[in-house]
Amino acid sequence: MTKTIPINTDAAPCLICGKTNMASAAVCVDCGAPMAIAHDIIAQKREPQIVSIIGESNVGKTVYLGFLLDMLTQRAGDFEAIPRGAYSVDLQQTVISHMAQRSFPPKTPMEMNQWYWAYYQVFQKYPRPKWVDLLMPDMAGESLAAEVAAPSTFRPIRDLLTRSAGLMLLVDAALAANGSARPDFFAVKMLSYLYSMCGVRGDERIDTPVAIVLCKADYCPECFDHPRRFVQANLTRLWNLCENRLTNVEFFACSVVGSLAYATAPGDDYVVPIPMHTALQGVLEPFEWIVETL
Ligand SMILES: Nc1nc2c(ncn2[C@@H]2O[C@H](COP(=O)(O)OP(=O)(O)OP(=O)(O)O)[C@@H](O)[C@H]2O)c(=O)[nH]1
Ligand SMILES: [Mg+2]
Ligand SMILES: [Zn+2]
Repeated sequence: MTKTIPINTDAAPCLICGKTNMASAAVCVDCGAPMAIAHDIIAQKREPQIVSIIGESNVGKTVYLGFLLDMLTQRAGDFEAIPRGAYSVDLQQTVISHMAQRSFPPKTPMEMNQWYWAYYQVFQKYPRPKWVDLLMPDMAGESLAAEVAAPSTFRPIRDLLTRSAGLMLLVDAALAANGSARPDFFAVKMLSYLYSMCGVRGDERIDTPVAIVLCKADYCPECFDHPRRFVQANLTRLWNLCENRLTNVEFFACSVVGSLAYATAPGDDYVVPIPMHTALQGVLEPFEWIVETL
């Protein structure tokens, strides 16, 4: 996974697709990833590990990652995190400022050059002190779905996922608890895609650590007690695939809101959820597990 990047002041290779870009380029000409990351990596002289947060659109990836990064920079648990580059702070700022105004952040656009990228140096005190450099992009669920449906249409996503040192697969627990098979099917498609992209053969398994995170667990608090049992009962297809194809998998539940209200504007025929207050539960645990396994 670790690879040294040649130091060259005239040009820099894109971390995601490898394309050599002009030193002045703001985003990669090929994939749209911010070149500031490549320059920071060159300055750092070591390549970060990628942790990808994946899941369907509207599952809660942006909200989750925003709060996680905010907790890390506020020294939650045994962690301390230092953002590399101001662009790394944008995601947590967007999420926190929206939630302070009692609204959820907007949907992530499909275009890669509009995603938030978080590049952090993370220090974990226990069980043994260690520093890890992590790159965590906030991908759009729709881009992921498009790539899974037609592999290699979004090459950068394929590059990101196959190069990831750890994955967090977010699943909508509220939908699953209501009897919808949709989250189960999406998660199975996502893992099957990864399985074929990682080039594993026959009955080999994927070694990359995968944290299955049950999101919106405030709707079904029983997930917090037994996330594993919840998956086994409500997401059976996913459970079976995890058992057969992953060597390193763990199950978690998470929620970011304490109470919700519902509102609509005059003339609108839709209702939007309003987060009345933030109450973080289970946000740090999946991350802690991933960092321990890296
Ligand atoms: N009840 C509850 N709702 C949540 C929670 N987290 C997210 N949501 C809801 O889920 C919606 C989508 O959250 P996002 O983080 O934008 O979802 P996303 O996965 O980034 O979606 P894309 O950007 O389209 O891929 C929010 O607007 C909220 O309505 C949670 O912890 N509890
Ligand atoms: Mg999003
Ligand atoms: Zn690129």
